[in-house]
Amino acid sequence: MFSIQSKWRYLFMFLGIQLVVMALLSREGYQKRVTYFIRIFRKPDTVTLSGRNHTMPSNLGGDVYANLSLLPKAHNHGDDMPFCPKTSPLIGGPIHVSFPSGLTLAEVQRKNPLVVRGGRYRPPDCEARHRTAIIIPHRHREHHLKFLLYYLHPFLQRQQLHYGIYVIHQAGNYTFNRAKLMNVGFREAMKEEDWDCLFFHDVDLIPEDDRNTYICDSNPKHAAIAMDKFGYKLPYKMYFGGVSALTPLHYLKMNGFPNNYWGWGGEDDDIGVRVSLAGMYITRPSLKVGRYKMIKHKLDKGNDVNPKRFNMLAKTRQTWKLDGMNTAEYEIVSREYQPLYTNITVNIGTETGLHPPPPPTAAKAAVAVPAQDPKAKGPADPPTKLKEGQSQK
Ligand code: UD2
Ligand code: MN
Repeated sequence: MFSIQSKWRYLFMFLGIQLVVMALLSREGYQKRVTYFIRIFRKPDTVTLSGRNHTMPSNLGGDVYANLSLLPKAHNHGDDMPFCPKTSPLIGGPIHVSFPSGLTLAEVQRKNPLVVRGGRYRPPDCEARHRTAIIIPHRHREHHLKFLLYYLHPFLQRQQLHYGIYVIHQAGNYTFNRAKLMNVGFREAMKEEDWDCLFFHDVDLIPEDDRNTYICDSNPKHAAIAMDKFGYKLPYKMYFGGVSALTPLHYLKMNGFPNNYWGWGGEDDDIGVRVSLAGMYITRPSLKVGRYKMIKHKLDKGNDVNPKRFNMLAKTRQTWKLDGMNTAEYEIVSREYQPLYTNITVNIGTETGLHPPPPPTAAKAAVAVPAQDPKAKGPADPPTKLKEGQSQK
């Protein structure tokens, strides 16, 4: 008798637990709950890779070079080339990203035989529908640049783009200025080719899904919506850092980027505010597709946090037309057509202007060649007398 009673008790308890589970399933959505229960029993996603830091994405991706072996080995350019299909057949979705030690630029070059001088590429077997320039602000991050080139070249080839990669290298040791380097990149890239889209790209962000197409939208696009460093979520609605894409028209409509954010922070928010002040809005890919891994790093020497950034941000409404592409003053130091990218080294001056009086002991600065392209428009030729920071006052 006793044992039958306890059997019933266990049966009721079991049914009770079932009921609770069913209630949970129907309340939060069946799929979400099932994933939750499965996750309890699964091993964590973290996998130690041969090379370096970082966790693997939960959706293990493929080799970024995999589909490219299908491409013809040489260009087939003639008048009769058909347009590339609207959606590239080479796109494969999630990409496996790791950072193996021992990678060299020579190896990246070997793996990208169709990339020509200056880091340019056109699909060998069809006429690209889009022309995209990648603008990378840079100083002392050669190690990151190598990995970015390793992933970006095949990524863009899989998208059948006509593209070029520009590395905008800040000369000297004065405080870094990411946004001003972007203004330089915009003007210098547009002098070379009629790009229809510009991707402004941190050197340390590696895209993890090639469905995140590097083409422009009808409004400025923020491509790096889901980064590992923010748990693959957008940190806040107006966030515009990392990787963004604008057409030349978008760029000029918002007067480019600010020139006066020296040091870390603030400039990305200023750019986001400019988008809306210029009557546009931010578009984004889905969280699933706009995924990026950031190569881990510390704050660089020469890029201290900008203590003025909050004050400056509060004034963007008053300053955006006075400071930007229309006041970007700089001097090109050199332009080198490397096998995998075009390197533009530029003197962007300091907070006190392009040619501040040299300190008494300073050595003579490197010979600077001013930008003198007849196609160049805007205040750089002839240079305006407006100094950096004046527009803030
Ligand atoms: C965040 C944003 C970045 C920018 C920055 C604030 C992400 C992923 N990115 O980056 O877009 O808004 O905050 O300024 O959240 N760089 C050099 N050499 C230097 C310093 C910077 O090459 O000495 C370049 C490089 O391309 C780098 C970028 O500037 O990726 C941004 O600097 P960061 O990586 O130090 O800043 P981070 O990761 O906090
Ligand atoms: Mn970074």
